[in-house]
Amino acid sequence: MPDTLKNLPQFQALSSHFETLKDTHLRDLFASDPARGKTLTVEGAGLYLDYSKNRITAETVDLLLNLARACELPSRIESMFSGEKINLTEGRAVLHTALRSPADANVLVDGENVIPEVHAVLDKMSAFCDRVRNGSWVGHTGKPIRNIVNIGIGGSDLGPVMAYEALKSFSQRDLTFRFISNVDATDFAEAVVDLDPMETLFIVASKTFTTIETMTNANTARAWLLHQIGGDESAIAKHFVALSTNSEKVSEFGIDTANMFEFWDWVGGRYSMDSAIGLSTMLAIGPKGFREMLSGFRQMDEHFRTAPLEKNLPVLMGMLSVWYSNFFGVETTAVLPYEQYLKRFPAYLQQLTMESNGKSTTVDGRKVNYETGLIYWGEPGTNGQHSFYQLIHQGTRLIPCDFIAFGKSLNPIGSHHDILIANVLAQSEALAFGKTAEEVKSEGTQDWLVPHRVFEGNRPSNTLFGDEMSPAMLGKLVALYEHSVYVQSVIWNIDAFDQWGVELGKVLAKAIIPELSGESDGELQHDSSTNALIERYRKMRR
Ligand code: G6Q
Repeated sequence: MPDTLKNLPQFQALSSHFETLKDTHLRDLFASDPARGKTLTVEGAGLYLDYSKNRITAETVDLLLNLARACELPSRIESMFSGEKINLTEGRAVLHTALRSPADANVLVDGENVIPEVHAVLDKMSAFCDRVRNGSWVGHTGKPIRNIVNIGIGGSDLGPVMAYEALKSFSQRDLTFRFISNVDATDFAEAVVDLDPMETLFIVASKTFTTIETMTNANTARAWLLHQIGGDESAIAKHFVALSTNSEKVSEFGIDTANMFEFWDWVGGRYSMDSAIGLSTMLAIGPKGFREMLSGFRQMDEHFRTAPLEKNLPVLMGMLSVWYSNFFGVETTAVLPYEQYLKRFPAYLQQLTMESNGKSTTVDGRKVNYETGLIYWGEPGTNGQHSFYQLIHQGTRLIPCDFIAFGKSLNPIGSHHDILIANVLAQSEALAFGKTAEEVKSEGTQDWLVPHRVFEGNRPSNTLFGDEMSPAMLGKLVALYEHSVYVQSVIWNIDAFDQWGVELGKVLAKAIIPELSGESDGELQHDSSTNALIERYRKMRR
Protein backbone atom coordinates (compact mmCIF):
# COMPACT_ATOMS: atom_id res chain seq x y z
CA MET A 1 0.00 0.00 0.00
CA PRO A 2 1.65 3.22 -1.17
CA ASP A 3 0.17 5.54 1.42
CA THR A 4 -2.41 5.68 4.14
CA LEU A 5 -5.90 5.05 2.86
CA LYS A 6 -7.17 8.59 3.22
CA ASN A 7 -4.31 10.05 1.19
CA LEU A 8 -5.08 7.94 -1.83
CA PRO A 9 -6.52 10.02 -4.70
CA GLN A 10 -9.08 7.25 -5.21
CA PHE A 11 -10.27 7.69 -1.61
CA GLN A 12 -10.42 11.46 -2.06
CA ALA A 13 -12.41 11.02 -5.28
CA LEU A 14 -14.91 9.03 -3.26
CA SER A 15 -15.02 11.77 -0.60
CA SER A 16 -15.94 14.40 -3.21
CA HIS A 17 -18.45 12.06 -4.80
CA PHE A 18 -19.98 11.41 -1.38
CA GLU A 19 -20.57 15.16 -0.92
CA THR A 20 -22.63 15.23 -4.13
CA LEU A 21 -24.61 12.11 -3.29
CA LYS A 22 -25.09 12.10 0.46
CA ASP A 23 -28.45 13.90 0.45
CA THR A 24 -29.88 12.18 -2.60
CA HIS A 25 -32.88 10.00 -1.82
CA LEU A 26 -33.27 6.47 -3.11
CA ARG A 27 -36.68 7.63 -4.41
CA ASP A 28 -34.87 10.02 -6.76
CA LEU A 29 -32.22 7.50 -7.73
CA PHE A 30 -34.93 5.03 -8.74
CA ALA A 31 -36.99 7.73 -10.49
CA SER A 32 -34.03 8.90 -12.58
CA ASP A 33 -33.03 5.37 -13.57
CA PRO A 34 -36.02 3.05 -13.86
CA ALA A 35 -33.78 0.12 -14.90
CA ARG A 36 -31.74 0.36 -11.72
CA GLY A 37 -33.49 -2.59 -10.07
CA LYS A 38 -32.15 -4.77 -12.86
CA THR A 39 -28.79 -3.23 -13.59
CA LEU A 40 -27.49 -2.91 -10.05
CA THR A 41 -27.68 -6.64 -9.54
CA VAL A 42 -25.22 -9.45 -9.95
CA GLU A 43 -25.37 -13.23 -9.95
CA GLY A 44 -22.53 -15.51 -8.93
CA ALA A 45 -22.24 -19.14 -7.86
CA GLY A 46 -26.04 -19.38 -7.93
CA LEU A 47 -26.66 -16.45 -5.59
CA TYR A 48 -28.43 -13.33 -6.80
CA LEU A 49 -27.51 -10.03 -5.19
CA ASP A 50 -29.75 -7.01 -5.68
CA TYR A 51 -27.73 -4.03 -4.47
CA SER A 52 -29.88 -1.40 -6.18
CA LYS A 53 -31.39 -0.24 -2.88
CA ASN A 54 -28.04 1.16 -1.78
CA ARG A 55 -27.21 4.86 -1.73
CA ILE A 56 -25.00 4.64 -4.77
CA THR A 57 -24.93 5.29 -8.49
CA ALA A 58 -23.02 3.47 -11.20
CA GLU A 59 -20.32 6.10 -10.67
CA THR A 60 -20.04 5.16 -6.99
CA VAL A 61 -19.38 1.57 -7.98
CA ASP A 62 -16.69 2.67 -10.44
CA LEU A 63 -15.01 4.83 -7.81
CA LEU A 64 -15.17 2.09 -5.17
CA LEU A 65 -13.59 -0.37 -7.58
CA ASN A 66 -10.89 2.18 -8.42
CA LEU A 67 -10.12 2.29 -4.73
CA ALA A 68 -10.06 -1.51 -4.61
CA ARG A 69 -7.55 -1.54 -7.48
CA ALA A 70 -5.44 1.15 -5.82
CA CYS A 71 -5.28 -1.12 -2.76
CA GLU A 72 -4.18 -3.93 -5.07
CA LEU A 73 -7.20 -6.07 -4.27
CA PRO A 74 -6.81 -8.44 -7.26
CA SER A 75 -3.25 -9.39 -6.31
CA ARG A 76 -4.19 -9.59 -2.63
CA ILE A 77 -6.93 -12.09 -3.51
CA GLU A 78 -4.33 -14.15 -5.36
CA SER A 79 -1.95 -13.92 -2.38
CA MET A 80 -4.55 -15.52 -0.16
CA PHE A 81 -5.43 -18.35 -2.53
CA SER A 82 -1.81 -19.14 -3.30
CA GLY A 83 -0.79 -19.60 0.33
CA GLU A 84 1.30 -16.49 0.94
CA LYS A 85 1.72 -15.73 4.65
CA ILE A 86 -0.85 -12.93 4.65
CA ASN A 87 -1.58 -13.39 8.36
CA LEU A 88 1.46 -11.25 9.04
CA THR A 89 1.31 -10.88 12.81
CA GLU A 90 1.17 -14.65 13.25
CA GLY A 91 3.43 -15.42 10.27
CA ARG A 92 0.89 -17.81 8.76
CA ALA A 93 -0.72 -18.59 5.44
CA VAL A 94 -4.50 -18.24 5.31
CA LEU A 95 -5.85 -21.19 3.43
CA HIS A 96 -9.40 -22.00 4.40
CA THR A 97 -9.95 -22.09 0.63
CA ALA A 98 -7.60 -25.12 0.42
CA LEU A 99 -10.04 -27.03 2.65
CA ARG A 100 -12.51 -27.12 -0.21
CA SER A 101 -10.12 -27.48 -3.12
CA PRO A 102 -10.44 -30.55 -5.34
CA ALA A 103 -8.12 -33.49 -4.71
CA ASP A 104 -6.00 -32.70 -7.76
CA ALA A 105 -5.31 -29.09 -6.73
CA ASN A 106 -1.85 -27.98 -5.76
CA VAL A 107 -1.55 -25.45 -2.94
CA LEU A 108 1.87 -24.99 -1.44
CA VAL A 109 2.69 -24.05 2.14
CA ASP A 110 6.43 -23.82 2.74
CA GLY A 111 6.97 -25.66 -0.53
CA GLU A 112 4.66 -28.57 0.30
CA ASN A 113 1.32 -29.34 -1.33
CA VAL A 114 -1.29 -29.41 1.46
CA ILE A 115 -4.17 -30.81 -0.59
CA PRO A 116 -3.36 -34.54 -0.12
CA GLU A 117 -3.45 -34.06 3.69
CA VAL A 118 -6.75 -32.18 3.46
CA HIS A 119 -8.31 -35.05 1.53
CA ALA A 120 -6.78 -37.70 3.77
CA VAL A 121 -8.48 -36.07 6.78
CA LEU A 122 -11.76 -35.78 4.88
CA ASP A 123 -11.58 -39.49 4.06
CA LYS A 124 -10.80 -40.39 7.68
CA MET A 125 -13.73 -38.23 8.85
CA SER A 126 -16.01 -39.87 6.29
CA ALA A 127 -15.12 -43.41 7.39
CA PHE A 128 -15.67 -42.49 11.03
CA CYS A 129 -18.98 -40.73 10.34
CA ASP A 130 -20.29 -43.69 8.36
CA ARG A 131 -19.57 -46.01 11.29
CA VAL A 132 -21.28 -43.75 13.82
CA ARG A 133 -24.26 -43.07 11.58
CA ASN A 134 -24.87 -46.72 10.74
CA GLY A 135 -24.48 -47.83 14.35
CA SER A 136 -21.34 -49.91 13.88
CA TRP A 137 -19.25 -47.60 16.09
CA VAL A 138 -20.43 -48.71 19.50
CA GLY A 139 -19.83 -47.32 22.96
CA HIS A 140 -18.09 -49.04 25.87
CA THR A 141 -21.04 -51.29 26.67
CA GLY A 142 -21.82 -52.15 23.04
CA LYS A 143 -24.63 -49.63 22.55
CA PRO A 144 -24.55 -47.62 19.33
CA ILE A 145 -23.81 -43.91 19.64
CA ARG A 146 -27.01 -41.86 19.44
CA ASN A 147 -25.89 -38.56 21.01
CA ILE A 148 -23.13 -36.32 19.71
CA VAL A 149 -21.88 -33.54 21.98
CA ASN A 150 -19.48 -30.99 20.51
CA ILE A 151 -17.34 -29.26 23.13
CA GLY A 152 -15.60 -26.16 21.79
CA ILE A 153 -15.79 -22.39 21.88
CA GLY A 154 -15.48 -19.46 19.48
CA GLY A 155 -14.41 -20.76 16.09
CA SER A 156 -14.64 -24.32 17.40
CA ASP A 157 -18.32 -23.87 18.28
CA LEU A 158 -20.05 -21.11 16.34
CA GLY A 159 -19.55 -22.66 12.90
CA PRO A 160 -20.56 -26.19 13.98
CA VAL A 161 -23.67 -25.05 15.85
CA MET A 162 -24.72 -22.69 13.04
CA ALA A 163 -24.19 -25.37 10.39
CA TYR A 164 -26.10 -27.98 12.41
CA GLU A 165 -29.10 -25.64 12.72
CA ALA A 166 -28.84 -24.54 9.08
CA LEU A 167 -28.76 -28.09 7.76
CA LYS A 168 -31.06 -29.77 10.25
CA SER A 169 -33.43 -30.69 7.47
CA PHE A 170 -30.63 -32.81 5.93
CA SER A 171 -29.56 -34.40 9.22
CA GLN A 172 -29.96 -37.96 10.45
CA ARG A 173 -32.89 -37.47 12.77
CA ASP A 174 -32.22 -40.39 15.13
CA LEU A 175 -29.01 -38.71 16.26
CA THR A 176 -29.18 -36.01 18.92
CA PHE A 177 -26.73 -33.11 18.69
CA ARG A 178 -25.72 -30.82 21.52
CA PHE A 179 -23.11 -28.05 21.66
CA ILE A 180 -21.31 -27.02 24.84
CA SER A 181 -19.19 -23.88 24.78
CA ASN A 182 -19.57 -21.78 27.91
CA VAL A 183 -17.40 -22.53 30.95
CA ASP A 184 -20.54 -21.85 32.98
CA ALA A 185 -21.31 -25.39 34.23
CA THR A 186 -24.96 -24.84 33.40
CA ASP A 187 -24.09 -25.23 29.74
CA PHE A 188 -22.67 -28.69 30.41
CA ALA A 189 -25.30 -29.76 32.91
CA GLU A 190 -28.26 -28.86 30.72
CA ALA A 191 -26.71 -30.33 27.57
CA VAL A 192 -26.27 -33.80 29.08
CA VAL A 193 -29.17 -33.90 31.53
CA ASP A 194 -31.22 -36.33 29.45
CA LEU A 195 -28.40 -38.24 27.74
CA ASP A 196 -27.30 -41.81 28.34
CA PRO A 197 -23.50 -41.67 28.64
CA MET A 198 -23.22 -45.11 27.08
CA GLU A 199 -24.77 -43.75 23.87
CA THR A 200 -22.89 -40.45 23.91
CA LEU A 201 -19.88 -39.37 21.87
CA PHE A 202 -17.98 -36.25 22.90
CA ILE A 203 -16.13 -34.30 20.24
CA VAL A 204 -13.50 -32.12 21.85
CA ALA A 205 -12.96 -29.38 19.28
CA SER A 206 -10.00 -27.14 19.95
CA LYS A 207 -7.32 -25.98 17.58
CA THR A 208 -4.85 -25.39 20.40
CA PHE A 209 -6.26 -27.93 22.90
CA THR A 210 -5.39 -25.47 25.66
CA THR A 211 -8.48 -23.24 25.75
CA ILE A 212 -9.62 -23.17 29.36
CA GLU A 213 -13.36 -23.27 28.68
CA THR A 214 -13.06 -26.27 26.37
CA MET A 215 -10.58 -28.17 28.52
CA THR A 216 -12.71 -27.58 31.64
CA ASN A 217 -15.82 -28.86 29.88
CA ALA A 218 -13.92 -31.80 28.37
CA ASN A 219 -12.60 -32.82 31.80
CA THR A 220 -16.09 -32.57 33.26
CA ALA A 221 -17.41 -34.71 30.40
CA ARG A 222 -14.74 -37.31 31.06
CA ALA A 223 -15.59 -37.42 34.75
CA TRP A 224 -19.31 -37.66 33.93
CA LEU A 225 -18.71 -40.63 31.66
CA LEU A 226 -16.25 -42.41 33.95
CA HIS A 227 -18.56 -41.96 36.93
CA GLN A 228 -21.21 -44.05 35.12
CA ILE A 229 -18.88 -46.95 34.44
CA GLY A 230 -16.91 -47.18 37.63
CA GLY A 231 -13.88 -45.33 36.32
CA ASP A 232 -12.82 -47.68 33.52
CA GLU A 233 -10.59 -45.40 31.44
CA SER A 234 -10.66 -47.72 28.44
CA ALA A 235 -14.13 -46.24 27.75
CA ILE A 236 -12.56 -42.93 26.69
CA ALA A 237 -11.45 -44.34 23.32
CA LYS A 238 -15.05 -45.17 22.42
CA HIS A 239 -16.65 -41.99 23.67
CA PHE A 240 -14.14 -39.20 22.93
CA VAL A 241 -12.64 -37.91 19.73
CA ALA A 242 -10.57 -34.77 19.24
CA LEU A 243 -10.40 -32.13 16.52
CA SER A 244 -7.14 -30.29 16.84
CA THR A 245 -3.78 -29.20 15.50
CA ASN A 246 -2.06 -30.26 18.73
CA SER A 247 -1.56 -34.05 18.91
CA GLU A 248 0.67 -33.82 21.99
CA LYS A 249 -2.04 -32.15 24.10
CA VAL A 250 -4.67 -34.53 22.72
CA SER A 251 -2.66 -37.54 23.96
CA GLU A 252 -2.02 -35.85 27.30
CA PHE A 253 -5.77 -35.53 27.74
CA GLY A 254 -6.09 -39.28 27.21
CA ILE A 255 -7.58 -39.34 23.74
CA ASP A 256 -5.93 -41.82 21.39
CA THR A 257 -4.48 -39.85 18.46
CA ALA A 258 -6.05 -42.49 16.20
CA ASN A 259 -9.29 -40.77 17.21
CA MET A 260 -7.98 -37.31 16.40
CA PHE A 261 -8.97 -35.45 13.25
CA GLU A 262 -6.33 -32.99 12.31
CA PHE A 263 -6.22 -29.53 10.84
CA TRP A 264 -3.45 -27.00 10.45
CA ASP A 265 -2.26 -23.63 11.64
CA TRP A 266 -3.17 -22.09 8.28
CA VAL A 267 -6.86 -22.59 9.15
CA GLY A 268 -8.07 -19.78 11.41
CA GLY A 269 -10.59 -20.76 14.12
CA ARG A 270 -13.39 -18.63 12.66
CA TYR A 271 -12.61 -19.99 9.18
CA SER A 272 -12.60 -23.64 10.25
CA MET A 273 -16.16 -24.97 9.99
CA ASP A 274 -15.26 -26.77 6.76
CA SER A 275 -12.16 -28.42 8.29
CA ALA A 276 -12.13 -31.29 10.82
CA ILE A 277 -13.94 -28.80 13.09
CA GLY A 278 -16.97 -29.67 10.95
CA LEU A 279 -17.02 -33.29 12.18
CA SER A 280 -20.36 -32.72 13.95
CA THR A 281 -21.74 -31.30 10.69
CA MET A 282 -20.56 -34.37 8.81
CA LEU A 283 -22.06 -36.66 11.45
CA ALA A 284 -25.35 -34.83 11.05
CA ILE A 285 -25.62 -34.60 7.28
CA GLY A 286 -23.29 -37.43 6.24
CA PRO A 287 -20.07 -37.39 4.22
CA LYS A 288 -21.93 -36.83 0.94
CA GLY A 289 -23.78 -33.80 2.33
CA PHE A 290 -20.54 -32.43 3.75
CA ARG A 291 -18.85 -32.71 0.36
CA GLU A 292 -21.82 -30.93 -1.20
CA MET A 293 -21.29 -28.14 1.30
CA LEU A 294 -17.61 -27.99 0.33
CA SER A 295 -18.60 -27.75 -3.32
CA GLY A 296 -20.77 -24.72 -2.47
CA PHE A 297 -17.81 -23.10 -0.74
CA ARG A 298 -15.64 -23.90 -3.75
CA GLN A 299 -18.10 -22.36 -6.22
CA MET A 300 -18.03 -19.09 -4.32
CA ASP A 301 -14.23 -19.28 -4.02
CA GLU A 302 -13.93 -19.65 -7.78
CA HIS A 303 -16.35 -16.81 -8.35
CA PHE A 304 -14.36 -14.57 -5.99
CA ARG A 305 -11.07 -15.50 -7.58
CA THR A 306 -12.12 -15.19 -11.23
CA ALA A 307 -15.12 -12.86 -11.65
CA PRO A 308 -14.29 -9.29 -12.70
CA LEU A 309 -14.52 -6.88 -9.77
CA GLU A 310 -17.74 -5.28 -11.03
CA LYS A 311 -19.47 -8.68 -11.18
CA ASN A 312 -17.95 -10.09 -8.02
CA LEU A 313 -20.39 -10.57 -5.12
CA PRO A 314 -17.91 -10.57 -2.23
CA VAL A 315 -16.07 -7.60 -3.75
CA LEU A 316 -19.24 -5.56 -4.20
CA MET A 317 -20.56 -6.40 -0.74
CA GLY A 318 -17.19 -5.68 0.85
CA MET A 319 -16.81 -2.37 -0.96
CA LEU A 320 -20.35 -1.31 -0.02
CA SER A 321 -19.41 -1.87 3.61
CA VAL A 322 -16.37 0.36 3.09
CA TRP A 323 -18.62 2.99 1.48
CA TYR A 324 -21.00 3.07 4.42
CA SER A 325 -18.33 2.80 7.08
CA ASN A 326 -15.82 5.33 5.78
CA PHE A 327 -18.09 7.86 4.10
CA PHE A 328 -21.52 7.69 5.76
CA GLY A 329 -20.01 6.98 9.17
CA VAL A 330 -22.23 3.92 9.56
CA GLU A 331 -21.37 1.74 12.56
CA THR A 332 -23.47 -1.37 12.20
CA THR A 333 -24.96 -3.73 9.64
CA ALA A 334 -27.98 -5.93 10.28
CA VAL A 335 -28.05 -9.41 8.76
CA LEU A 336 -31.63 -10.56 8.41
CA PRO A 337 -32.15 -14.08 7.08
CA TYR A 338 -35.75 -14.84 6.10
CA GLU A 339 -35.04 -18.53 6.65
CA GLN A 340 -35.55 -20.10 10.04
CA TYR A 341 -32.77 -22.61 9.44
CA LEU A 342 -30.33 -19.68 9.39
CA LYS A 343 -31.29 -18.58 12.88
CA ARG A 344 -27.70 -18.83 14.14
CA PHE A 345 -26.18 -17.24 11.03
CA PRO A 346 -26.04 -13.70 12.46
CA ALA A 347 -24.28 -15.00 15.60
CA TYR A 348 -21.82 -16.88 13.44
CA LEU A 349 -21.19 -13.79 11.31
CA GLN A 350 -20.56 -11.69 14.38
CA GLN A 351 -17.39 -13.62 15.07
CA LEU A 352 -16.37 -13.90 11.43
CA THR A 353 -16.70 -10.19 10.79
CA MET A 354 -15.86 -8.59 14.11
CA GLU A 355 -13.01 -10.83 15.21
CA SER A 356 -11.53 -10.45 11.74
CA ASN A 357 -11.86 -6.73 11.20
CA GLY A 358 -12.06 -5.37 14.75
CA LYS A 359 -8.54 -3.94 14.45
CA SER A 360 -7.11 -0.44 14.67
CA THR A 361 -3.51 -1.05 13.60
CA THR A 362 -2.46 -1.42 9.98
CA VAL A 363 -0.36 -4.38 8.91
CA ASP A 364 2.67 -2.09 8.95
CA GLY A 365 2.03 -1.11 12.54
CA ARG A 366 0.41 2.31 12.20
CA LYS A 367 -2.72 3.42 14.02
CA VAL A 368 -5.54 3.78 11.50
CA ASN A 369 -7.12 7.21 11.04
CA TYR A 370 -10.35 5.81 9.59
CA GLU A 371 -13.07 3.50 10.83
CA THR A 372 -12.74 -0.27 10.40
CA GLY A 373 -14.83 -3.32 11.39
CA LEU A 374 -18.58 -2.74 11.29
CA ILE A 375 -20.70 -4.20 14.06
CA TYR A 376 -22.80 -7.08 12.72
CA TRP A 377 -25.99 -8.25 14.33
CA GLY A 378 -29.38 -9.61 13.42
CA GLU A 379 -32.18 -12.08 13.89
CA PRO A 380 -34.16 -14.18 11.48
CA GLY A 381 -37.13 -12.51 9.80
CA THR A 382 -39.96 -11.99 10.56
CA ASN A 383 -39.17 -11.99 14.29
CA GLY A 384 -36.92 -8.93 14.06
CA GLN A 385 -39.76 -6.98 12.45
CA HIS A 386 -41.71 -7.14 15.70
CA SER A 387 -38.69 -6.00 17.64
CA PHE A 388 -35.78 -3.82 16.51
CA TYR A 389 -36.89 -2.95 12.95
CA GLN A 390 -38.63 0.11 14.41
CA LEU A 391 -35.23 1.68 15.02
CA ILE A 392 -34.05 0.82 11.51
CA HIS A 393 -37.18 2.42 10.00
CA GLN A 394 -37.57 5.53 12.10
CA GLY A 395 -34.56 5.86 14.40
CA THR A 396 -31.78 8.39 14.01
CA ARG A 397 -29.12 5.92 12.90
CA LEU A 398 -28.38 4.62 9.45
CA ILE A 399 -28.25 0.81 9.48
CA PRO A 400 -27.64 -0.93 6.16
CA CYS A 401 -29.32 -4.35 6.06
CA ASP A 402 -28.48 -7.61 4.32
CA PHE A 403 -31.71 -9.47 3.63
CA ILE A 404 -31.29 -13.16 2.79
CA ALA A 405 -34.16 -15.16 1.31
CA PHE A 406 -34.85 -18.26 -0.74
CA GLY A 407 -37.24 -19.12 -3.56
CA LYS A 408 -38.37 -22.36 -1.95
CA SER A 409 -39.04 -23.49 1.57
CA LEU A 410 -37.84 -26.85 2.84
CA ASN A 411 -41.15 -27.00 4.70
CA PRO A 412 -43.68 -25.91 2.10
CA ILE A 413 -46.81 -25.72 4.19
CA GLY A 414 -49.81 -23.69 3.04
CA SER A 415 -49.00 -20.09 2.21
CA HIS A 416 -46.27 -19.60 4.85
CA HIS A 417 -43.51 -19.07 2.33
CA ASP A 418 -45.34 -16.48 0.25
CA ILE A 419 -46.15 -14.57 3.43
CA LEU A 420 -42.50 -14.80 4.54
CA ILE A 421 -41.20 -13.52 1.19
CA ALA A 422 -43.83 -10.80 0.98
CA ASN A 423 -42.46 -9.56 4.30
CA VAL A 424 -38.84 -9.42 3.23
CA LEU A 425 -39.72 -7.59 0.02
CA ALA A 426 -42.03 -5.18 1.83
CA GLN A 427 -39.36 -4.38 4.39
CA SER A 428 -36.62 -3.52 1.91
CA GLU A 429 -39.11 -1.48 -0.10
CA ALA A 430 -40.34 0.44 2.92
CA LEU A 431 -36.81 1.07 4.15
CA ALA A 432 -35.75 2.45 0.79
CA PHE A 433 -38.76 4.52 -0.18
CA GLY A 434 -40.44 5.33 3.11
CA LYS A 435 -43.69 7.21 3.24
CA THR A 436 -43.95 10.98 2.75
CA ALA A 437 -46.15 13.37 4.77
CA GLU A 438 -48.36 13.77 1.69
CA GLU A 439 -48.87 10.04 1.45
CA VAL A 440 -49.65 9.80 5.16
CA LYS A 441 -52.14 12.70 4.92
CA SER A 442 -53.83 11.21 1.90
CA GLU A 443 -54.63 8.15 4.03
CA GLY A 444 -56.80 10.43 6.20
CA THR A 445 -54.35 10.72 9.10
CA GLN A 446 -55.01 13.64 11.45
CA ASP A 447 -52.47 16.46 11.12
CA TRP A 448 -50.97 16.06 14.60
CA LEU A 449 -50.25 12.39 13.95
CA VAL A 450 -48.67 12.88 10.53
CA PRO A 451 -45.04 13.47 11.67
CA HIS A 452 -45.12 10.27 13.71
CA ARG A 453 -46.29 8.23 10.75
CA VAL A 454 -43.85 9.63 8.23
CA PHE A 455 -41.10 7.25 7.15
CA GLU A 456 -38.10 9.09 5.84
CA GLY A 457 -36.88 6.06 3.87
CA ASN A 458 -33.47 6.20 2.20
CA ARG A 459 -32.38 3.27 4.38
CA PRO A 460 -30.10 1.06 2.28
CA SER A 461 -30.18 -2.70 1.92
CA ASN A 462 -28.87 -5.64 -0.07
CA THR A 463 -31.15 -8.52 -0.96
CA LEU A 464 -29.56 -11.92 -1.46
CA PHE A 465 -31.74 -14.50 -3.16
CA GLY A 466 -30.90 -18.19 -3.46
CA ASP A 467 -33.05 -21.09 -4.65
CA GLU A 468 -33.31 -22.98 -1.37
CA MET A 469 -31.34 -23.90 1.73
CA SER A 470 -28.99 -26.83 1.14
CA PRO A 471 -25.49 -27.87 2.17
CA ALA A 472 -24.09 -26.27 -0.99
CA MET A 473 -26.06 -23.08 -0.39
CA LEU A 474 -24.68 -22.80 3.12
CA GLY A 475 -21.15 -23.17 1.76
CA LYS A 476 -21.78 -20.39 -0.75
CA LEU A 477 -23.19 -18.02 1.84
CA VAL A 478 -20.39 -18.56 4.33
CA ALA A 479 -17.71 -18.16 1.65
CA LEU A 480 -19.43 -14.99 0.43
CA TYR A 481 -19.08 -13.36 3.84
CA GLU A 482 -15.59 -14.76 4.44
CA HIS A 483 -14.41 -13.11 1.25
CA SER A 484 -16.34 -9.90 1.81
CA VAL A 485 -14.56 -9.61 5.18
CA TYR A 486 -11.21 -10.06 3.43
CA VAL A 487 -12.03 -7.40 0.85
CA GLN A 488 -12.73 -4.90 3.63
CA SER A 489 -9.50 -5.79 5.43
CA VAL A 490 -7.49 -5.21 2.26
CA ILE A 491 -8.90 -1.69 1.91
CA TRP A 492 -8.36 -0.98 5.60
CA ASN A 493 -4.88 -2.52 5.41
CA ILE A 494 -5.42 -4.62 8.53
CA ASP A 495 -4.71 -8.27 9.37
CA ALA A 496 -8.12 -9.99 9.25
CA PHE A 497 -6.68 -13.26 10.50
CA ASP A 498 -5.15 -12.57 13.90
CA GLN A 499 -7.07 -12.04 17.18
CA TRP A 500 -4.81 -10.59 19.84
CA GLY A 501 -7.82 -9.30 21.76
CA VAL A 502 -9.08 -12.88 22.18
CA GLU A 503 -5.63 -14.08 23.22
CA LEU A 504 -5.52 -11.40 25.92
CA GLY A 505 -8.79 -12.65 27.41
CA LYS A 506 -7.40 -16.18 27.53
CA VAL A 507 -4.46 -15.03 29.68
CA LEU A 508 -6.18 -12.55 31.99
CA ALA A 509 -8.72 -14.88 33.56
CA LYS A 510 -6.04 -17.46 34.36
CA ALA A 511 -4.32 -15.01 36.67
CA ILE A 512 -7.48 -14.36 38.69
CA ILE A 513 -8.69 -17.97 39.10
CA PRO A 514 -6.37 -18.85 42.05
CA GLU A 515 -7.21 -15.56 43.76
CA LEU A 516 -10.94 -16.30 43.93
CA SER A 517 -10.69 -19.12 46.41
CA GLY A 518 -8.96 -16.77 48.81
CA GLU A 519 -6.62 -19.61 49.76
CA SER A 520 -3.60 -17.65 48.61
CA ASP A 521 -3.72 -14.94 51.22
CA GLY A 522 -1.31 -12.67 49.39
CA GLU A 523 -2.41 -9.12 48.82
CA LEU A 524 -4.50 -8.50 45.71
CA GLN A 525 -2.58 -6.48 43.17
CA HIS A 526 -5.35 -5.29 40.85
CA ASP A 527 -7.03 -1.90 40.64
CA SER A 528 -9.32 -1.02 43.57
CA SER A 529 -12.49 -1.99 41.70
CA THR A 530 -11.23 -5.47 40.73
CA ASN A 531 -9.79 -6.03 44.22
CA ALA A 532 -13.13 -5.12 45.87
CA LEU A 533 -15.09 -7.35 43.49
CA ILE A 534 -12.77 -10.29 44.19
CA GLU A 535 -13.19 -9.77 47.95
CA ARG A 536 -16.97 -9.60 47.61
CA TYR A 537 -17.00 -12.76 45.52
CA ARG A 538 -14.88 -14.57 48.12
CA LYS A 539 -17.53 -13.76 50.73
CA MET A 540 -20.40 -14.81 48.47
CA ARG A 541 -18.87 -18.16 47.54
CA ARG A 542 -18.38 -19.22 51.17
C1 G6Q B 1 -11.10 -17.79 16.12
C2 G6Q B 1 -10.48 -17.48 17.39
C3 G6Q B 1 -11.17 -18.07 18.60
C4 G6Q B 1 -10.93 -19.55 18.78
C5 G6Q B 1 -11.38 -19.95 20.17
C6 G6Q B 1 -11.17 -21.41 20.44
O1 G6Q B 1 -10.71 -17.38 15.06
O2 G6Q B 1 -9.14 -17.74 17.37
O3 G6Q B 1 -12.55 -17.84 18.58
O4 G6Q B 1 -11.59 -20.28 17.80
O5 G6Q B 1 -10.71 -19.18 21.10
O6 G6Q B 1 -9.83 -21.77 20.29
P1 G6Q B 1 -9.40 -23.27 20.23
O7 G6Q B 1 -10.01 -23.89 19.03
O8 G6Q B 1 -7.90 -23.26 20.17
O9 G6Q B 1 -9.91 -23.92 21.48
